[in-house]
Amino acid sequence: MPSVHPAVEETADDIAEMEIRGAATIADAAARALGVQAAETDAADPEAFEAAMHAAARRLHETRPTAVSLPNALRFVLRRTEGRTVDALRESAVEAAAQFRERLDRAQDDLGRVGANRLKDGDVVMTHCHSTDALACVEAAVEDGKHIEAYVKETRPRNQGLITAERLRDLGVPVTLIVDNAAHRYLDEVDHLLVGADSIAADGSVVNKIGTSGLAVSARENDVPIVVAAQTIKLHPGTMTGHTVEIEMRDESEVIDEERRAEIGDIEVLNPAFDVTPPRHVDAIVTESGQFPPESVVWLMRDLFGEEVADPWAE
Ligand code: RI2
Repeated sequence: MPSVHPAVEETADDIAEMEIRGAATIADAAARALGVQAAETDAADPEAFEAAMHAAARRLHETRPTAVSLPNALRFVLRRTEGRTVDALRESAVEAAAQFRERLDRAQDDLGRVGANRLKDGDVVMTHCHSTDALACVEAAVEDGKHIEAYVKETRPRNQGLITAERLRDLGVPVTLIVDNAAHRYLDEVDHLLVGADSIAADGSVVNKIGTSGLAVSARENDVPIVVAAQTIKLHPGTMTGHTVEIEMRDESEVIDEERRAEIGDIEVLNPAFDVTPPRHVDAIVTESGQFPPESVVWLMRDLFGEEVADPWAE
């Protein structure tokens, strides 16, 4: 068995446990881990190097199934890992990992500026979960001197909305925290529903934190535009050839603790982490390359990925 670097094991565990979470952050961590795997390789020959890189990529890939930014990051690094010697392979992989991470940073800044153009001075946004891409839009708007306020949904089961509340407060944005069930009640005070994405399918469907799709229906009902902030690494190339996006089911202990569960007795608990919002409920997908109506992202996908959806780590 090829040896997987301890840094890869640690990163994979952290992703699975959601110590590292959020589609962009997961991609960044995965690229970093592959870079470490390459930099500190003990491979004796190019074949051993490649086998270890593929094993590392498989280990990272198997952690969580839904955010396509993870396999997109792995593909980016592995496709650029070239050379006839271990030294050359190592150098190209380290360089590719660094390049991916720089691009990711830049893409989020660029996306933020596009998203900020949609926000006017005095606007109120509603957020769901914690998305660094969505936050980048608010941050850029605030940098432009706009006053933005936010309704922040706590986002059960893991209450990741609290991270959003904290980040927005750091930006000086007045925050009103609400429980998920209160969203409909306050949507008539909101100018934009602003969410992120874990994967975007070729038909423009948006896979994001569970609760997004119901929230989008409510927002439609209230004529609130639904804006999805998502870098192009969230585009899921496999969906161009008919693959579907797997929805992660997480442990029931995130929903109810074991003691309470035992008290209640024989019930089933389901904990899907994500849901699918159809394109008809999405007004715009904001990326680093501009904003797109959901139905047109397939053209962007073809430009970026071609027909190529192979998983090099599975070869
Ligand atoms: P950024 C998160 O998933 C949320 O669903 C969030 O909207 C999405 O990733 C995108 O996050 P999880 O990892 O890439 O918290 O915009 O389950 O940061």
